[in-house]
Amino acid sequence: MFLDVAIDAARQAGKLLKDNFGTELVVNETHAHDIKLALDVQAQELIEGIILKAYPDHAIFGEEGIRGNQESPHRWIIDPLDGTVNFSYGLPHFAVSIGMEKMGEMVVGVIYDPMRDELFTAQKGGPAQLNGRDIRVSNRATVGEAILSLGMSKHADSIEAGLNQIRHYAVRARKLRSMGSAALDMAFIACGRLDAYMERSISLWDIAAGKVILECAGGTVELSDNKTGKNLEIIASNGKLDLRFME
Ligand code: LIP
Repeated sequence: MFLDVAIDAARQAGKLLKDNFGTELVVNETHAHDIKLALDVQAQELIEGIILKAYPDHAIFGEEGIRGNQESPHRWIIDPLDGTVNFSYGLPHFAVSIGMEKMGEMVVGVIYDPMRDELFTAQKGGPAQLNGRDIRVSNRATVGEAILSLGMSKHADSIEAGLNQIRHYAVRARKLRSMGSAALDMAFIACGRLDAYMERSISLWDIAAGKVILECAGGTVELSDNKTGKNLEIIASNGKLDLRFME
């Protein structure tokens, strides 16, 4: 089953990340607002190996590159390490994110946080689960009682645009957070720990698995679509809040 393969891959990659957490890391690239580790690539290769062994004719679209048959109706969308900057600074808040799309529709999602050993899973039409137990979004229906996570993108112009959200919602929401892993933001909304997440300029691999998990938990995801899977705008929430981007 697709979900079982995704879980196996997420757990194995999660173990690799946890085993390397706090050790000397090989940095492949650094940018003003981003870091790329050799471990990102190693974790994606591990995941690709597991998926392509089970489904050799499927496509892979990952943060660390594309593989497989790109004509396939089945596409696996992978972030082997969502929260790379957290990971490399020793902040134990990051996750493996694996989604699967069938004929353009996201149908399977797995997010694994190896530090807390929390596995979030969903398959379209079924319940969202955390470690095998059903989860639901919160019931908070006003911004005034909500915790909103605002993602800080990687590019100066989208960070600048994001400041408008901070200015607007900081005085309206109960609290703002910016925790550095879009995948865990989505998973945390799905289980009611957070109420919403917004970001300008996010990549599909950061939020693909989270979309399925959150929708199966009763939440909603508004996602722009530019066909490239990059520089997307997202508003993800428990489905009960009136949220928008401020210009
Ligand atoms: C990062 C995130 C973070 C978001 C950044 C970035 P990476 O992913 O998940 O929350 O704000 O835009 O995409 O690069 O660590 O996988």
